[in-house]
Amino acid sequence: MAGSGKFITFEGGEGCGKSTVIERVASRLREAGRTVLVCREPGGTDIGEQIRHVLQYSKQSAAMVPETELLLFCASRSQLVREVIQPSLREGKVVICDRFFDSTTVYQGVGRKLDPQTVAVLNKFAIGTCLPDLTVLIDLDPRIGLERARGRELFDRMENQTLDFYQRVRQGYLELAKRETARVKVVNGAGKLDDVEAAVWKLVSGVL
Ligand code: T5A
Repeated sequence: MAGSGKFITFEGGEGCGKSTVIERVASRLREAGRTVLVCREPGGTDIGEQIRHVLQYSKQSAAMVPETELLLFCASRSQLVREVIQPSLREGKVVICDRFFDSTTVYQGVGRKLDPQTVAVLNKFAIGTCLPDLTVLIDLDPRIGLERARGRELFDRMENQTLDFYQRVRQGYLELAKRETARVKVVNGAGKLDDVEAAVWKLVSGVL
């Protein structure tokens, strides 16, 4: 636990429905009288949004090597933790983050096959003691998720990998959930949006 508020993160492959469900859950929490802060990774601060642009949309990003990618995701996160997440938790807010350090564990450690121990050390350096109270993993076949994500106008570099990459990412997440059963809870993302929301709401209510 990272402060007097609650810290909830959402994880999953592209197009699994995180942003849509977060929006719904955040509204329900606000209706219930909670002060909620929603942020996303990479990004969520002025510095982080610039890093996001370099990572995902800049022309130069096509030449980016995996090691640089890892460091940039961690750099964005260090800023977000100290500038936004920890102060908000100290104020007692519910902080919901669309992706957090598990994305690095899985996308860079499993997807890109970088050394998992190095990834873990950098993750720890970036977040310090700021661990989520709950992580919701929305699990979905990447073929469905990519179809959903690619329906959008804005198409980013990370959405342009091979299917094998996204299958490794899905497997990496499921293995992570098995290792961290107390924190990481899996929700089936293939169901109707209302059903996904109901399952997530049950988990979120449980930690509040
Ligand atoms: N990354 C990130 C790393 O490699 N390492 C890291 O450390 C971090 C932090 C981020 C990229 O960076 C990578 C991971 C990513 O590749 P992003 O643009 O933030 O990129 O992309 P995502 O986080 O993947 O977000 P997406 O928008 O692609 O996916 P979401 O948020 O999971 O999906 P959402 O809610 O936008 O839904 C997609 C579409 O599906 C519909 C929605 O209406 C929407 O149109 N939908 C459903 N349709 C039917 N049934 C349902 N149950 C549905 N749920 C949603």
